[in-house]
Amino acid sequence: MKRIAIPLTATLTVLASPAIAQAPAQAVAATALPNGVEISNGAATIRVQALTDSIIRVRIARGGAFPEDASWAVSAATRHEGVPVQSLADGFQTHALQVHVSPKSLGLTITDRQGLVVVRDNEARPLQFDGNGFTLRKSTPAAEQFYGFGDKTGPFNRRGASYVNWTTDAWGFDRGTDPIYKSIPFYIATGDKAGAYGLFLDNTFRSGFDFAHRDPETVAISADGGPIDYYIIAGPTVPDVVRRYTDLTGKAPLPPRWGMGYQQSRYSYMTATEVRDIAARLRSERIPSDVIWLDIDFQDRNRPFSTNAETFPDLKGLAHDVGERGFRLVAITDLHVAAAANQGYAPYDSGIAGDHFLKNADRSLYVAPVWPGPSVFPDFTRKSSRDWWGNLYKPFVADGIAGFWNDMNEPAIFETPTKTMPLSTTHRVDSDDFATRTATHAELHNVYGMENSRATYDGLLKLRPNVRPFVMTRATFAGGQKFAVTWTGDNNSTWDHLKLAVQQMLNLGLSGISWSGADIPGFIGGASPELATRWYEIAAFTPVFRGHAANNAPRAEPWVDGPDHLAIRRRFIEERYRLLPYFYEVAEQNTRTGDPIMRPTFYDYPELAKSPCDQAMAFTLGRDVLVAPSPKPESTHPYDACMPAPGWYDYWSGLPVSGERKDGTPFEVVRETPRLDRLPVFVRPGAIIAKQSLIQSTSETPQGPLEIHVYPGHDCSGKLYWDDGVSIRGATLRQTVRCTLGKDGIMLHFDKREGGFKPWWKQIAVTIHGWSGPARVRGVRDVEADAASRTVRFTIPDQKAAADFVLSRF
Ligand code: NBV
Repeated sequence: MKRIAIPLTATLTVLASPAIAQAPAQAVAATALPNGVEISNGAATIRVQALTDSIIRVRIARGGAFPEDASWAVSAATRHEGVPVQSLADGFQTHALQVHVSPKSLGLTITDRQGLVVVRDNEARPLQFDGNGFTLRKSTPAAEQFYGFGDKTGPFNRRGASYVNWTTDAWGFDRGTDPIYKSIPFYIATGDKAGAYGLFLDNTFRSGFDFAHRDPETVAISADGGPIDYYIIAGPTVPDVVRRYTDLTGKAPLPPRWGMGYQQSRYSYMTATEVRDIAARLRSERIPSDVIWLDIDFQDRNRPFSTNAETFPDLKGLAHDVGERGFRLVAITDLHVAAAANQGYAPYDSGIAGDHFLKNADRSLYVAPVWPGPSVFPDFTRKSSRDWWGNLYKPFVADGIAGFWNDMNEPAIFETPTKTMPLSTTHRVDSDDFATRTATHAELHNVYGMENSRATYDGLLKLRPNVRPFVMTRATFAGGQKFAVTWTGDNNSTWDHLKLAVQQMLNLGLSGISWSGADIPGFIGGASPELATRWYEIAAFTPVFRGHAANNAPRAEPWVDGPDHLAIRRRFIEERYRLLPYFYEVAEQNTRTGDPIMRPTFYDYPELAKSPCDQAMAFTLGRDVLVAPSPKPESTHPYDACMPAPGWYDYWSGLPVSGERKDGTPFEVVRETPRLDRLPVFVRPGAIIAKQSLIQSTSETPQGPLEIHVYPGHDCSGKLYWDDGVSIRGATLRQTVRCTLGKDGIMLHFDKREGGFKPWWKQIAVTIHGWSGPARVRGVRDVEADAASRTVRFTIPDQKAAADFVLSRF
């Protein structure tokens, strides 16, 4: 390969042969930048910059003029970060990576410092311009697998498939449907020697990604227009990539704790009386629950920000009454404002007065049919319009509505084959560091839903500055995790959809969207009792835990299939509430690290990818709890569940798992025969898991002590995080608990507690699992050893200071 020397500051021109980027190039000009390099081959210019040692931003301009440097996904401050780099003959190096650019083709090769290829452009055709669009090509070794990419359907590993990013209302979608609701142009490639890398294309136009589909050796990335602006995020591990991707696009804030409870919805609960009845039934059936949702029928003629005065005569009274029973209300507020002039409909009147709606190409008002009939559409790409939208929530917040739901924001439009607005619909961008300009919907379609949820989130924050907003959105873009939780849209009540839902949530988590759920037990069609029960069991371990079903689907509340099914479903919902202290800590960790709440097993245990078990449905909640449903959830045939190493515990019994080890492999394999009332769940040896006594709603204070379950093993530790559950700025509590295994026993160590939050517990009930024989604990009088459950239990006062408890054999 011909190399050019790049002095740190100089610009130099050397001869090169014609470049492949369409216009023939005559010359190469290379400029070393303090954090990268810029090279032009005449036809195009590539600017490669190191934001950090492991995050490389790549921008390519046609000719020499770069388009505006602005982004809906990555803040200006983050985009402009940089680390000093060392020049190489054909590029530069950081502490972690080497970047090589071919001066002829502008093809890029990134290696680690040992020279192992992280990602390499397709050498023959790295870059191609087509009209306003472009295609980039990366090579992919056969072992590479692809994950992330949001809620896309298809196989869990996306290799061999191609996708389009174009947010779409995908009612009744199936495994083959693409595109669907979200557009997250970010993937993670893993499985090759140099480890994982991520690629985020920061381009909002319709884009297409082909993961070794047409050509088994190539990933082809194209877009209809917009900038070539992408980030290579090096690992080497998948967690490294996810953490760095969320450094770029933002971490999800902590939702209110009530949003982590069980939520009951239906399209729609038709009257306030029905909502009260549902609340009463949930309580009388002793189904722990926190939220009831109001879908579009609570409104007057489907008009957002209105209430049907006959069926919901007193929203405030309703919110108050169900609030007394420990429920919050979440209300839908779709973005399509009814085009109802001169009718005293404030969202329309104030929106027109403030000029907040999208326009046709000829500057007339864009009007199109959705639920309310003819509707107009806020221009969420203007900050002033977002502010206006955010303030529409004021009366609902005053009435005590706790959270809000932004549906239909792909945006969905009726009576058109495209299901959305014309590409020529005009936005007037005025936001962030974008130039104030008009732009077409072709550019802004994919971010419209995210900016809708941003307007809602910011509005709620302004109305209640110290209360965590709870917003759920259907459409979103990269970075949408900062504003809202999401769900997988209008799924079907089928076994394959249960499997698909798990895979969608896992891939969403890898794409930064850590808070997702899927309608239990599927929105469309009605589930068999068995499917619904299994769905509840699995969903109890997923981030957003919400029952919801279509208006023409059979009733789907947990009790509808009779007492036997209800008993199982209740048990799993109860377990969700018992596990809340652990869940809450995992959620808080997510706000700082970006580590998903629900993770594919290869996230923390990459070795499981080589296990003899099908991992298509397995996942972990945090690092320590492994949920292992059958990979064929409809099947009653036995299947193998794998743990990465021996010594894991059964979550339900607390007993060490006695599986099988296949010769020479580290895996513990358990043969499971599916039973409807059991979901195999395992705990990592070395986990310390906090639990609480059963409550019926997060607004109830648990009785008795905080429970700490110790599962002895290596790397033995667990964390506590607690606060008041709603405030953004308030006192917190953090504490690490560790255990050390000695010859004769175990030492349990509490680190000094940080933060001044005063928790509800006065005592801590410790259970040590996997113990045999009698035991004593220095300084503790009542120590109970139980041979059958192989536990030792003792209760101690709450521990704020550093303290040790030594457990030894009698
Ligand atoms: O608002 C009604 C529904 C809602 O229940 C569902 O969850 C959304 O995905 N909404 C779609 C509009 C109509 C669906 C047929």
